Amino acid sequence: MGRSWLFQCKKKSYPVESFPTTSIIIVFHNEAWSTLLRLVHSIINRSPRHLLEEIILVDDASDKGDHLGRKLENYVKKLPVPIHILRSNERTGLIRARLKGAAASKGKVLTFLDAHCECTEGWLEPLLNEIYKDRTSVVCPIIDVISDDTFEYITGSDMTWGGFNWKLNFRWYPVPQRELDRRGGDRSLPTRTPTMAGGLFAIDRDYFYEIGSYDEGMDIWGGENLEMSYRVWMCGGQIFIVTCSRVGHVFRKTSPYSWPGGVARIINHNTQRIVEVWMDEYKDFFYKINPGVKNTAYGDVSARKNLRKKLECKSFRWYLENIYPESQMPLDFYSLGEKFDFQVFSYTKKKALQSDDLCLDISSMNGPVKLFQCHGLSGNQKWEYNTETYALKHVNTDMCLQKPVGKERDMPSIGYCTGELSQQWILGDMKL
Ligand code: LR7
Ligand code: MN
Repeated sequence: MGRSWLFQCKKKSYPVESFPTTSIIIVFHNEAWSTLLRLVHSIINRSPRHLLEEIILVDDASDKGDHLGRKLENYVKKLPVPIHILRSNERTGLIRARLKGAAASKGKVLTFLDAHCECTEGWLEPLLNEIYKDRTSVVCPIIDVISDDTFEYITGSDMTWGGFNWKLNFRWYPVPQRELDRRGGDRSLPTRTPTMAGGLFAIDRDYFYEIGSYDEGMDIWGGENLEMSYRVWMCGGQIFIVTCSRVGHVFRKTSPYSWPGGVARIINHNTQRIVEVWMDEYKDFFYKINPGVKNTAYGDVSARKNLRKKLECKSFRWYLENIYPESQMPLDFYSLGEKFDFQVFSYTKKKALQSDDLCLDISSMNGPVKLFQCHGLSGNQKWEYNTETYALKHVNTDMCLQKPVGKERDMPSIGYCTGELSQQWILGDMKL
């Protein structure tokens, strides 16, 4: 059962003669020779030649070693596909580097890949097929894992999709039953995904520009994938993980390059540009959870706000309700405020006590209170709040939540409901 969808995929045939050509855009800063060339060769060996317009390498001001200079230029000249090397004089970050590559491209479709990937046999056709059927589809392959210790290739899962947490970090989560049902149980059909990882995707070139390409104001790394995900869905497009297409990516434990001005400054800058433009009233929720983010300047976002208006995009709430109802962003919540274990919790409309993607969960009368992935099914995660006694009663066990007695970092516990002070929870008043 595990990988049976791959057999389904093998049986498919595509009208490749009619497909649009693609330019492959690879941006890099100080990439290793072996990983970059592993990618370039896998593209050449495993893509139908007539679909490959060109490969565009954008060197984002690499400054370590000299293999990415003349040596690379001489090497790629001998390869049987046109390969162009563009260089930025200054470090621009991956977002602007991709824009530079896109501006120089000639293909009908843009395919972006991180510089340390390996394309598998048959990776390209299923991606182009979706764009051929609908030019507003933005498509990602399944991202297989290449070990950064051994460079071993490990097949990824078709049962995860892209989401995000309260800090707006991209995260993988299980594909919910509702989406499996929509595909009639056929795992070889593309999965609609709320967000994409960002490094590996294809998009119609004209559509890329129509829908606002990228936010040029974003620096170095981070956030552009969520920005694009919200934008595409809210402004009329769609994002798929095409499960018949697989590309491996080297997942690195630490970032191999410098972060001018510091990681936090860059991430906070980019994140605020998303929050301010796309998240409507949810921006208050975000800043409440992540107050520190506000201390960074984020520049001018008026052009992006105008874009959103011009494209007549839907609201963030629409996105949460229709595209990502499984999201951890509470659609409606009564309150947010009690802090224990240094975490902020919200009491949601589903009567869960939730912090990010974790919920307070109890599986027996004797506790203990644990944090589990929220499942949205009530059960062990359902708490009834009494506005008169201020008690939070765990519905399945009839026990009440009590504040930690000892150290501040302790988790709360449960006990018989007594109404005493330790069981009184004054919830904050933030509502949406
Ligand atoms: O300043 C920079 N200039 C660059 O050209 C910084 C980076 N880069 C290049 C870099 O050399 C690489 O080729 O940009 C590419 C992506 O950078 P990575 O590999 O350091 O990023 P990542 O794989 O850690 O991060 C993921 O999130 C990023 C957020 O900005 C980008 O969207 C990456 O493309 C994205 N990678 C993937 O989606 C692969 C799957 C990982 C997951 C989950
Ligand atoms: Mn990467």
